[in-house]
Amino acid sequence: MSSPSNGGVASGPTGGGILPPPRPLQMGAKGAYIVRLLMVGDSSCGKTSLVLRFDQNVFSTKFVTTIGVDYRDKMVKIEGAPMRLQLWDTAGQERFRSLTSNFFGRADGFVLCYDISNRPSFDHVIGWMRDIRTRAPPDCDIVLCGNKSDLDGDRVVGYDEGKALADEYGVQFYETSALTGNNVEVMFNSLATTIKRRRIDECDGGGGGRGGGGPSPVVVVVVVVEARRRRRRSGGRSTWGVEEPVRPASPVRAAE
Ligand SMILES: Nc1nc2c(ncn2[C@@H]2O[C@H](COP(=O)(O)OP(=O)(O)O)[C@@H](O)[C@H]2O)c(=O)[nH]1
Ligand SMILES: [Mg+2]
Repeated sequence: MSSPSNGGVASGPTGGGILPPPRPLQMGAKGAYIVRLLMVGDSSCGKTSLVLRFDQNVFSTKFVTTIGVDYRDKMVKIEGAPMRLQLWDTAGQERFRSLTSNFFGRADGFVLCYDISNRPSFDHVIGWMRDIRTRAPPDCDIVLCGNKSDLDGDRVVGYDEGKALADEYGVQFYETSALTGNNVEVMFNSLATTIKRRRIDECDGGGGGRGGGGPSPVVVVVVVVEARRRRRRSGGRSTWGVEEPVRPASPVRAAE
């Protein structure tokens, strides 16, 4: 399993390069952060079933074609932060492709699914990833999900193959089963955690100090202490820039 802090689009699917800083997540009216997650992947690989398992802990063997885009809301608390996950369950068929990809631009995260017992669904991951790259915001995060892990006897895509592809793209990887529930909650929570860390924690001042603005409070303390010491030594006279010019430490070094 991959680390929950991989760079998502930032480090992989967009192909690297200099990216804009992540946008802070929107806060909804009820005091919860809004996270838009899109389920994408070929038809019948289990996207709707994964959403139903995660949201209601149920599973049905019926295959009900998703028309266009379905929507569900799920409240979760991730590391103390209330988050409203908006699960957009898209139709995988080619005829809905242009419709569903219109939703990509506003996504915060993607669950890109394939079926471990269906080779073409895995082969098509490349095309789905290309769509995400070209249409989704660069700070969104992605998890690659090999579903139907309960069908191990019919498996045609190995765990290592899925993991290797995810690593190549720099995204998280899970094998799940909507039927047994295996890894379903773990996968959604892991994606939400990655998004929370990048889009709430990093935007909450964590990145501000690194941006190279004014001196941090630590620098101010260092300078004041040094100035007082010098004034004492010189009998009250300021020695700044006279005998031994003292340069305040750079913000980055002083903060370390
Ligand atoms: N064995 C097994 N069948 C699954 C699993 N997930 C979905 N299915 C079945 O696969 C078919 C397609 O599922 P669905 O969720 O509608 O796929 P979607 O088109 O990607 O939304 C349905 O018959 C489901 O019951 C799973 O984890 N294991
Ligand atoms: Mg569906």
